[in-house]
Amino acid sequence: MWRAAKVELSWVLGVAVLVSTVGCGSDGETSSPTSSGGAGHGGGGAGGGVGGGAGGGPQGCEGQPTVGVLTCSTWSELGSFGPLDLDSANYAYTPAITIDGAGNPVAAWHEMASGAYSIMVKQWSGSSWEQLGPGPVDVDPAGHSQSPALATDCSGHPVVAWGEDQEIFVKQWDGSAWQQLGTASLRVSTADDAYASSPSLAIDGIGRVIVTWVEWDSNLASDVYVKRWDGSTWEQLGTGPIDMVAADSANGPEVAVGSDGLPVVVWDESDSHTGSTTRHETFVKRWSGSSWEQLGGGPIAPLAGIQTYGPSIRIDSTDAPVVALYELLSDGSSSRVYVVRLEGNSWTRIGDDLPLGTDEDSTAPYLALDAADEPLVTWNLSTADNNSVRASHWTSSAWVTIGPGALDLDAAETAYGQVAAIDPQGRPIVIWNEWSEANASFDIYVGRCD
Ligand SMILES: [Ca+2]
Ligand SMILES: [Ca+2]
Ligand SMILES: [Ca+2]
Repeated sequence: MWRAAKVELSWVLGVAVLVSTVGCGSDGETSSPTSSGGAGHGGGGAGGGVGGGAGGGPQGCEGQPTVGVLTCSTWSELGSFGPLDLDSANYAYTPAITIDGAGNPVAAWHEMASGAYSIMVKQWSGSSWEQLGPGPVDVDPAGHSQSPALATDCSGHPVVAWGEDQEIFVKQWDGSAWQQLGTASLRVSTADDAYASSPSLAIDGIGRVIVTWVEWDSNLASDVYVKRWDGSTWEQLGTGPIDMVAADSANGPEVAVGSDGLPVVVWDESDSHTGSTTRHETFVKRWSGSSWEQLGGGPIAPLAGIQTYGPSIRIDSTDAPVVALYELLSDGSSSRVYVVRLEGNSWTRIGDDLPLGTDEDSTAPYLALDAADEPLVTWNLSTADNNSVRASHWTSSAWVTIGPGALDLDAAETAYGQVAAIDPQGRPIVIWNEWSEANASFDIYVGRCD
C-alpha cells in the first residue's frame, strides 16, 4: 500500500503540468498495461532519444564517439551511484543519456528546484559528475520543464532538447556555455490549447540537429512534427504532422539517423482519446529528402498481443532501423518487450521476448546498438509489488542479462525511466530514477558494466 501511494505521487508530480493543461494527455499512451510506475516512463522518458549520438555517429561526423562491441563483466556504480540530482531532496525524473566526444556519458533530467521543474545536465569527467553550465538549462526558471533528450554533435558536445510549459527548446553546449538554437519555441501549432512535449533528438552526418516531438490539443488529439536545424534556422521536414490520423493521438516519437543522413521517426498512435481504444499501434517513417515514407508496409505487428507501445529506435550500420517496443497481451493483463529489425520492407523479430515470469510485465524499452549492430535494451520489470530496471544484450543467438538482474539499488523501491548507451570501450551505461527512502524523493542513479 505504501509503495503504491508513492508511485501515484511520483506520477502525478512528474506530469503535473501536462495533466493540468491537457487533462490526462500522455496517460493515453502510458497507461496501463502495468498497474505500477514502470509504464510511467513512456510519456516522459521515451522522448529521451539518443538518436545518432550514442550510435557511434553517422559517417563524417568526426567529433562523435565511436561505439564499442559490448562487453560486460562487472556491474558497478559510476559516481557512488549518485544521486545525480543537484539536491538529493528534490524530485528528479526522466533521465536522458548520450556519450560525448571524449567517450564519457552525459546525463540530463528534470528536477524540482525552487518551485518548478528544471532541466539539469551533468557530464562524467572520468572521475566525477560535473554540471554543464551554472544552473538549470531551461529558458524560464519559473517555467515547468520536463523530459529532456540528448545527442552528441559533430564537435563531440551535447545538444539538449526539452519541453517547457507548452513549448520545445533546444540548446547546444559550445564547450563552455549553452547556446540556444533559434530564438523561439519549435512548436508548430499556434492554437491556444496546443501543448508540445516529449522531444527526441538526433544529429545527422553533417551536424544538423533533428528534433521530433508531439503536440496535443485539448481534445487529446496529438500530432508528431519534425524540424531540422541547418545552422541558422529551423526547417520543418514535411508540410504537416507526420502521423497517420489527424484526429487520433500520437505519442512518444523518437528519431534516429543512419549513415545516409535520412532521419527515421517512430511513434505510437491510438484512438484512446475517444475513451474506447480500438487500436494502439506503432509506425515508422523515413524522410526521403522531400517527403515522409512509411516503412514496413503498416504498423509494427504485435508478436502475440493486441496493442503496441513505447517504441525506441536506432539505425544499424547497414542503415536498417531497429525498434524495441512492448505489446499488451491478448488477455489484457500483461505486457512484454520485443525487438524488430527492418529486413526488406518487413519487420523481423530479433530473438525471443524479453524474459518474463508469471504475473510480470516488461515495459518501457530503450535501445542502443553496439559496434556489431547487436541491441542493448534497457527495460522495466514490474510485478504486483515492485519495479526494477533491467538490461539485456542480444548476442546473435540469445538475450544475455546485463549485471546482476535488477540494476536499481533497492529491490523494495520503485525504479523506472531507464535509458542506456554504450561507450567506445563497449561498456553499457544505464541511468534511471528511483525512489529513495533516505532522501524522501525520486533520485537519478547511474551504473556501468566494465
Ligand atoms: Ca494525430
Ligand atoms: Ca526496485
Ligand atoms: Ca532526489
